[in-house]
Amino acid sequence: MAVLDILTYPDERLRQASDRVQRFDVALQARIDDLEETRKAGPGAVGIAAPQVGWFERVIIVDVSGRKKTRSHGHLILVNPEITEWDGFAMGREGCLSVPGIYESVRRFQHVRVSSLDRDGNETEVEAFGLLAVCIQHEMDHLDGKLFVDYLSELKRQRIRKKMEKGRRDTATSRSGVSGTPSII
Ligand code: GNR
Ligand code: NI
Repeated sequence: MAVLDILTYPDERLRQASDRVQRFDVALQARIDDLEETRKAGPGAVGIAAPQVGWFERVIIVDVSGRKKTRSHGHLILVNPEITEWDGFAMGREGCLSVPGIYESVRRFQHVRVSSLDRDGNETEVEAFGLLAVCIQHEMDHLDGKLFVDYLSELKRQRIRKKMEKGRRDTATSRSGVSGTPSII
């Protein structure tokens, strides 16, 4: 098990579309375990998608059980997820491990039904509302090379990009090594 490095905006690799998982074997399960360990290491992260760690396959993990007022399914591993039904709108602030320190409101579907496979390749259906639904949509966007900042205005996105690039320069020039992972809310 390992905590993996997270790619951060504006890294172009985050724009890559991920491939469907074809093989359900121990190698897949080991990668899923690493992905989960990486999610847990990002304080408060409610989800993670494989491409965030440079693994370009359609795997996401969501777990909103630590949040109040959520209808929780606990810890969900979704492989090759597809949204089959959706309705309503929900507006809420989102953060992303790949865009640390930025929290902005994004419009999503309030309810989604998702058809996917579990880590053993068995078909699963998830009915999600509220934060869980939002989180699934956020993670599924990563699989298509999309980030929540794409829903913001060009001006806001430019500002965020500049801030991230500056943060990266500062980290690169700092020898103290007190980088730390910012908390996601
Ligand atoms: O930790 C996260 N918080 C969050 C909050 C609102 C909506 C979506 C999310 S997902 C994010 C972790 C992450 O970057 N997943 O890709
Ligand atoms: Ni994200």
